Amino acid sequence: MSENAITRRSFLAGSAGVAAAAAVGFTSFGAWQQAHADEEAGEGRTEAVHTLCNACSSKCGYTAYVVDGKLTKLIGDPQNPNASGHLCARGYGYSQIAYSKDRLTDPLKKNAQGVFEAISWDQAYAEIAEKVRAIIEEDGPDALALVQDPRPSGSYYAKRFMTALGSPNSYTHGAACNLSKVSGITQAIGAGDWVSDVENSKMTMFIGRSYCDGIRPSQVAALERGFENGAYTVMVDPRCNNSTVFASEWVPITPGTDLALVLAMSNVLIKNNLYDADFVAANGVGFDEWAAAIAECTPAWAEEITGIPANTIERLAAQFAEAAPAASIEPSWRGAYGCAYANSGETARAVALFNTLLGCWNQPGGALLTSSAAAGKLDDPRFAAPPKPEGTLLGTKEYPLAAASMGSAVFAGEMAKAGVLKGMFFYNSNMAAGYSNPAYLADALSQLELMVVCDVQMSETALLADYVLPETSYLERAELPEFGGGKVPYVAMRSQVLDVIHPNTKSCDQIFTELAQACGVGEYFDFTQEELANAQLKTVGLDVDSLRLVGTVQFPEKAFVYGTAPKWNTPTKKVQFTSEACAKAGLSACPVWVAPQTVPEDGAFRLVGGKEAIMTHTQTANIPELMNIAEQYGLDRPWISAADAKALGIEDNDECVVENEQHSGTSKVRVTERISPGVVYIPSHFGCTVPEQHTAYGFGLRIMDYVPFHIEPAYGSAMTQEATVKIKKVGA
Ligand SMILES: Nc1nc2c(c(=O)[nH]1)N[C@H]1C(S)=C(S)[C@@H](COP(=O)(O)OP(=O)(O)OC[C@H]3O[C@@H](n4cnc5c(=O)[nH]c(N)nc54)[C@H](O)[C@@H]3O)O[C@H]1N2
Ligand SMILES: Nc1nc2c(c(=O)[nH]1)N[C@H]1C(S)=C(S)[C@@H](COP(=O)(O)OP(=O)(O)OC[C@H]3O[C@@H](n4cnc5c(=O)[nH]c(N)nc54)[C@H](O)[C@@H]3O)O[C@H]1N2
Ligand code: SF4
Ligand SMILES: [Mo]
Repeated sequence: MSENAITRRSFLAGSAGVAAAAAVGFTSFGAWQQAHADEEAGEGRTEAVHTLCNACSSKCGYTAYVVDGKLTKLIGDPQNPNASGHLCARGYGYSQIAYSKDRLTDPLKKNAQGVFEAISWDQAYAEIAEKVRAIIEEDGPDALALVQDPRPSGSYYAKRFMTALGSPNSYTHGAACNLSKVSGITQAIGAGDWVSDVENSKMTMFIGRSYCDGIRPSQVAALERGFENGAYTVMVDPRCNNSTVFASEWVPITPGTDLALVLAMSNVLIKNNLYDADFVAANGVGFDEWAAAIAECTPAWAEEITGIPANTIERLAAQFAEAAPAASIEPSWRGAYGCAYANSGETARAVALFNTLLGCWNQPGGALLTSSAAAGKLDDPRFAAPPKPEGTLLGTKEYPLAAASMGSAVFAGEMAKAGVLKGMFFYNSNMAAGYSNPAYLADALSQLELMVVCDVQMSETALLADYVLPETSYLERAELPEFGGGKVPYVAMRSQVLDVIHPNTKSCDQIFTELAQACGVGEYFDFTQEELANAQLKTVGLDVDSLRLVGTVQFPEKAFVYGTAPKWNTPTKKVQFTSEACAKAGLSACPVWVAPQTVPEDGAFRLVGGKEAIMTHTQTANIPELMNIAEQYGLDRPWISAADAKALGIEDNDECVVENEQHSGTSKVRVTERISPGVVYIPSHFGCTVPEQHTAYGFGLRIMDYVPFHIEPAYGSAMTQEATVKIKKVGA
């Protein structure tokens, strides 16, 4: 339990103190700490603990208030750059995971009948270690792999465990999230992301990215401020998403064709000499080749492909030129080109090049290449990295453009099916329900000789495992500090809010340390989580106790400065209009039109997915408080356009069959003007098939059931929207 206990009186003072500390940076919190050292402990104590949300990868910082050991209130921390003083509904709802009646409480082993039985930790460790040793002896450490969702402690401990065993095969969920985006952008500019300065921009275009659905509170606030400041904000989306409340214009587009829009807008800028020629000449390589390659990509050509009128494309390009350099295309995350189509990586590349034409890099209102804070070098030999594995990450050869920090987890799935991978560990990952076709993945992962899943509740992936290891919920554990980036780099930390609720659950640092010991590589884990956290924080002049007091510390001295000349971390040290690596990987050296590979046959609709503001992936649907909202508003319903519905004799809320070669299911549908004809949208959080999740089980359709198993050439993503469906009224 936290020692950061404060009285009700000091809580009020403390909130102001936290805001003040944030405003002037971390140099001030010594004084804040001193003020609180004087507070006497008394009765009626409210404990206030700074921690990080775990309901999505934004990990917003908040203050948890605990009365008599019970969580009573959450308030977003103003000094945390992702929260900026607010949490989203998921942050509140997901805090109830600690008290979920469906929590895993003991280590489980699947017996010969395929039924899970509770076993001791010692037995679990011993048996897993024996199987790990047998796999390494027989096939080498390269036959082992890990899939994890990057979380502060999990990504450190789980990956270190894999490395210590000698395996290079650590994957993230990227193949079903933003692998193509990050990898494509990297080919162009040598960094995987940027921050669009929406609030100061004259114009920002969002391509399949919705701040008000795929929420991060600080981004919602920035969009609102930008819109109120008069920024021209454009939402390119086959769906009129909820960010459209802060949009100047909704531009509906045929799914999978964003590349054609970006190439045509680029073509307009180049042809009419509306681009920043000086910037391009000074920073770019291969521009003439790209200009020639897209010479035929006119607005009229793109109209045919995208369904966007040529004069709209022409106008948007001219508006961009007018607004530049206070303008950019937002980098996006997942929706349109994170992992969706055969052309996702190439779309990402083209978007980065378009921003280069605007000359908007690091300009006020433009696209900012911000940096991240990081821990410095740790001197203590106990923290030295295990020897680098001899092998290379599986998939590097097949998908050479996939960012090595993520890898292609779906290819790992294919390799499990092929018998190349023999043992897999999953941490905070529900791959079997969310990374590609679940039926394919269930079959593939069932081939493994050893499958170990660490989770807080039974998941589709855990159901397939040989061993399931129960973790404490995020509120019952402390984690390593998280170093983050943005306009002002920061470090934040998850502290333990609640006492451990189920005595036989453990935190991931303990689980992987003990697993490593059992597997004979314990020497790489000869430290406590707090010792490591302190060592990391010492390199930036902090320690665990002081960071705990404020939760997040910003580094204003490292803040982004407008006008800084960008450094292009590409092989040529330039913005690459042409990329040798892309050519080598079998793509065009410069991004040209690549069609999505799925063409709807007669009567079929393109399938798109997306986030509902109150749910995260597959992990929140079992929270009753959130599911109640979904049920009340019918948020699980697929969307179909009013025109298509009319043609099919479907009315709002009619029960319909949604089917394709992979799957068939029934659901009520939402008939709306807010989606383009020819497109069906399925919200991505539903259709849970785990009976042990008593709230989520059986509710709604699961979008991945309709997605065939296939992988984007060169980039390695799951092509999660290369799919079509047919829809008809039940009984029709
Ligand atoms: N069907 C579907 N598929 C998707 C998506 C979707 O929305 N729907 N979204 C896509 C995107 S953008 C992404 S980033 C990926 C995300 O993919 P994942 O990172 O795999 O996310 P989830 O599907 O939410 O699964 C997370 C799992 O971690 C468990 N978990 C939660 N908290 C803890 C904890 O504290 N400790 C441990 N050990 N486990 C915990 C949850 O119970 C759940 O089983 O999925 C992609 N695929
Ligand atoms: N509520 C909520 N917020 C989240 C998450 C969550 O699970 N739930 N997860 C977080 C994570 S890990 C991620 S990756 C982000 C994802 O954030 P986003 O990428 O914004 O999320 P999506 O909702 O998948 O996609 C955004 C929009 O893309 C549109 N779209 C689909 N196909 C196409 C297309 O072909 N072209 C165009 N132009 N648009 C298309 C969809 O209609 C949708 O409105 O959200 C983060 N925030
Ligand atoms: S955006 Fe919402 S769910 Fe994600 S970390 Fe922040 S509060 Fe939690
Ligand atoms: Mo994601």
